Amino acid sequence: MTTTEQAPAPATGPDGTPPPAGRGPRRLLGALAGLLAAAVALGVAELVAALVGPASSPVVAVGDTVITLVPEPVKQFAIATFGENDKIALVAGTLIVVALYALLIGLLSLRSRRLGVAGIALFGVLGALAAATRPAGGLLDALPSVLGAVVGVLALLLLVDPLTVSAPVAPRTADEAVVDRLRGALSMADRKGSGMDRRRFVLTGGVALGAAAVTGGGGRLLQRRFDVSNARGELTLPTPSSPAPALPAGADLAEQVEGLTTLFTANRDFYRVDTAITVPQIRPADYRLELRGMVDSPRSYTLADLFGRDDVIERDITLTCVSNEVGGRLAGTARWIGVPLGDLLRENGVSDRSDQLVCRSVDGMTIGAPTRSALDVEDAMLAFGMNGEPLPVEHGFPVRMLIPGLYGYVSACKWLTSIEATTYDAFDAYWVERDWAADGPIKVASRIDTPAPLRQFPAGRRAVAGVAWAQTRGIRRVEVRVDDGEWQEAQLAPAVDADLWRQWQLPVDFAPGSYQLTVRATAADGEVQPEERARPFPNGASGLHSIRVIAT
Ligand SMILES: Nc1nc2c(c(=O)[nH]1)N[C@H]1C(S)=C(S)[C@@H](COP(=O)(O)O)O[C@H]1N2
Ligand SMILES: [Mo]
Repeated sequence: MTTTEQAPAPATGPDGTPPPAGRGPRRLLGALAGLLAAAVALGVAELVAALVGPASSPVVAVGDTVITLVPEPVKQFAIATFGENDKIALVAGTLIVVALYALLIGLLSLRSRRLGVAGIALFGVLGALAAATRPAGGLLDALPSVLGAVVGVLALLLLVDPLTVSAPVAPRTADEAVVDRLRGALSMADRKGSGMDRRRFVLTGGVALGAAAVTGGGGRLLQRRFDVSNARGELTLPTPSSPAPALPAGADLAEQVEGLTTLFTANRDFYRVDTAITVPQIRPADYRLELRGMVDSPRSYTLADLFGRDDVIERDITLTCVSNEVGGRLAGTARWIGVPLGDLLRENGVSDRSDQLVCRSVDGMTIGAPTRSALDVEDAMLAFGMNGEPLPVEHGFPVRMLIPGLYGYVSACKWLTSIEATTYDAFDAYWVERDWAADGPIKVASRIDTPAPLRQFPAGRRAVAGVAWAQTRGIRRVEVRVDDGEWQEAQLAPAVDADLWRQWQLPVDFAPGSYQLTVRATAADGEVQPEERARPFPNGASGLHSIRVIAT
């Protein structure tokens, strides 16, 4: 039979799409093709990122861009909901969006391959833009996304092809019949009119999956070559010429009171707050700290320059985050080793017209610290040691800034690579651009650590205990109120240093029942912790920590 005008159904639609038979499964496989192509694209991108640098990975770059662009309330919500897992949540979210987009591209490419190709290209362009326009990014950072997209397009075409095999058309000539039969034999196409070559799809899909796993997994493994933890492990910290003052006897009240926060926070337990999805990795040998702007003698320091100074100090300081909610845990205490910041600024002649130091980290973060505080606050330092070790990589290795009495977002720049003496008029740093206060003195705060809220404990005498802080001023008094009773003065741990939090405890006799416990602190200068509640934005939370506890 030959095709005639009375042919029952067109072999392909007007735009070359296959006939409707087998639509459901074809759609499913089409979507799967999109997903697999995206996986291959991301895998290849990870592999290329192993050459260029981990931050050039499109997933990381897009995540970074989301962090930069997302409005503050959303960010606050993310920190409140996911806490320190906020970045894992962000990467997972990015991957979910990519997956949905990829499913759609797969479906679209069944109708039009051009659309499918355009979809993946767009995806590549977004990744490339995100990577190349990061503050610390360059053109080369676009490479992983571009190559990933190119290979992704190829994968998509190869995967969609077996899904759009022309449906059997009655051959017009004997030659065509032979070609057709050969094709059938080669591909074992499902010749029952579905227009699909399932077997070829499964084979291609399997190869794509394998390729995605090998390139992606291999890429992630190879990216470890950027890891500086070995180099960090080989460093020896200098011996401070001015060691930390000796601790008074019984300094750590947590040795007597169970459930109380320890005086020092172990590095692995120290809270972490930053915008970095991949932790910046700086090789000690490559480290440079630039001091520039309004200074008489701009200069650059190597790590050896800093380690080799004869004024290395060791100090105990409690660091606090402005995002800490009342009763929150975004605070920690460590014994830091570093160089006095004021002396270093003075010896390079920082201008008294400078009121802001813009601190830049290797990942492009800018933190604006008041020049006055950097010069005048005792124990402000460029820290490279934390609790007896070089700074952990997540906490700013190899060098960070610390200024007691100021929240971290205006003082504690991690992975610090330059300090520019300038003015507040001339420059808005990262958080200030996002409407956080330019000025960030730490507010007086106190927290109840034990008993834990709503957890039942046996009635009887029991210590209520916690910590309070007002860095640079110190804590004079902590009081606890049970329900609406009188304020009762708590016993304070021995005074160590005004830059540290102060542990406190108050033994309370609990009859069975439930109680509302509230705490308030008074700073050494007499300021009583205000009761007015304020959210962390824009300059730190205030209000009293108050919890319900149950004795049984
Ligand atoms: N480079 C860089 N430094 C940074 C930040 C950041 O996002 N990037 N976050 C700041 C904030 S908001 C705080 S509270 C402290 C937290 O330091 P930690 O993570 O060591 O506890 O680092 C500060 N330094
Ligand atoms: Mo912070």
